[in-house]
Amino acid sequence: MPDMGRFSPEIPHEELKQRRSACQDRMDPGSVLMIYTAPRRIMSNDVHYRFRQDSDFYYLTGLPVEEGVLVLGPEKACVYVKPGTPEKETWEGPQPNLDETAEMSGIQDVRDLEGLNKDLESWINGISALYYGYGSDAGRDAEILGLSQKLLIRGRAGTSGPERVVHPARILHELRLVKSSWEIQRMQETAEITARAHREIIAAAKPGMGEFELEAILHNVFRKSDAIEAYPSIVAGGGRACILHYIKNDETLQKGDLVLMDAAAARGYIHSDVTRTFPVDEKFTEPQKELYSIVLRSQQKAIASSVAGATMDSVHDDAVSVLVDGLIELGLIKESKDECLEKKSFRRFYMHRTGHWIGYDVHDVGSYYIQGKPRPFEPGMVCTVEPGLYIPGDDDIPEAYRNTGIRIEDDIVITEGAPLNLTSGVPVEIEQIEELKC
Ligand SMILES: [Mn+2]
Repeated sequence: MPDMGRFSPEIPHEELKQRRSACQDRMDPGSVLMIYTAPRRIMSNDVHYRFRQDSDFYYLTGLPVEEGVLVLGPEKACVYVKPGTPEKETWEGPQPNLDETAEMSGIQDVRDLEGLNKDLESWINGISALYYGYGSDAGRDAEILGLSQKLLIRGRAGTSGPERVVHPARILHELRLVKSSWEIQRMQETAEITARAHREIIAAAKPGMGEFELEAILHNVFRKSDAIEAYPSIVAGGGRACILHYIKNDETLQKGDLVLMDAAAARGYIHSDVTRTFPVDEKFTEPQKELYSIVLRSQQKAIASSVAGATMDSVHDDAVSVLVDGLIELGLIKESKDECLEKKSFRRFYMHRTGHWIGYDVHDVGSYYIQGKPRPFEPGMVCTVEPGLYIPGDDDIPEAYRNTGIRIEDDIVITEGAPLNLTSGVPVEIEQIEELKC
């Protein structure tokens, strides 16, 4: 008997059905949507990276399979997969067969991928629109567009190509932007794994440890919970915290350093994204406290502003306003607040945006602007709030503040009322952080 339990649904059928029908409701009559699985990527020579499913394919099918295509019409759903062969199963273990694929996805019409080429013509002949993610695979684009053109020029035989080719992002990514309560529950669970890792690391960090040793704790906590890192972790001691994408994590932590750790778990392709900045020693120094408090106030203000009707831009402006007040107070900015905002000279110390969508991708899909205007937040959207300050080592900066990087990042759900902080399990107040280190 095969072990059927290995192919139980990863996403509840109800959830998947709801997603597919929301997508179908938004499709043009007489149209077809095609979503492909992710390609396998080579790490080196004949060794592949771990497989990472395409987020859109996973969102609509819940299938982890490596080769497949979802075909959706306004009233039908069909998925093509490559059932395992004894040879493949010898190397890679059991692969879901067609019945098991139906069982996992809740899609009844499951076909062998071998038949796709033969069927493709009938799927796209004469349709109003083909929703197809062009631009990511040149070979596939040529095949799909070539076939569409062939159908068009064979008009005398009664065929015609799709009237329009539309990127599925137009409907699918808008759907993905608003999370269901099931997704928010999963995001909360992932956030808690992340919180556990951060707490353990803040408590463990000591002068003389390697950044990589802290990273090792992350992996340990994540893997114990069947999670993986959501993105390459940043564990940056001292001035390296000012390198925004520092991922080498190969230096030793010195007494007096702050550590900026931007690291989080993902499980079942559900992501979290958290940054904390904490001292290697038991306590923050006074200058570190001054800078940290500015970022913390900015983040608290930005979280409070993350309500329905606000926008990424308005939240960013609120965060910047608090940062600029603090920088002026410390004498790091010498012009007036208006002048600083006008000339954006705060960018010397804060050069990135304050947030992004998060979900099945860590930088999740969904548009930020609608017809050029910032998009108002709606309940169910989830975004990060992550202001920071990065003080360079330049001569005109008071020595105590030089080469200090601080960022604080949490994952926030927009609700009907107050913002919900999914990652509040990671300490953020100075006293809480210092307490963890005792
Ligand atoms: Mn982020």
